[in-house]
Amino acid sequence: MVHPGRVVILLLLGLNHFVLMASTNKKYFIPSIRANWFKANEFCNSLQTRLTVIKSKEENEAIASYVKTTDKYSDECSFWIGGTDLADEGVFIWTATGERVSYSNWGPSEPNNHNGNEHCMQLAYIPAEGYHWTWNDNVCNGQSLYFVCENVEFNCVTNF
Ligand SMILES: [Ca+2]
Ligand SMILES: [Ca+2]
Repeated sequence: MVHPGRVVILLLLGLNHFVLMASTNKKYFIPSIRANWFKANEFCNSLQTRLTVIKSKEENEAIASYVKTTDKYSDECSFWIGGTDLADEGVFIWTATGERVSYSNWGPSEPNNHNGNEHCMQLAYIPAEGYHWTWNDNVCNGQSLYFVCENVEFNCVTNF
């Protein structure tokens, strides 16, 4: 059994691993665990952060740049991010904010809701299949993937 105090220490260590990307002023972290999309979302929340929201090409590129600095990067890698159409098929929203996805970067023929069962968004770098840091809808609880958490600085003036 893990002592509760140890959990806190591990979480603090986790927060220290967040990397600030100057281009977007967001801090990103990919924990060293794989999970389904729901658990990924919960894990980010447990760190007082969120499964990443991507609202611009710059943010998409910032995450790609960040991934390349980590040991999760390979020539075939993919990560859960915070978009879903679970509530309303075909209408993707960012689960952390409820905002509808405006900027999008879907891969070829995506989102395809394959077998009527793909509702959670992943960011994929799988060149052999045509994914170059592009998005795919996938089965939310079908795969254990690494995932990208982001830490946004909140203040009274700037909306997230
Ligand atoms: Ca869907
Ligand atoms: Ca798909």
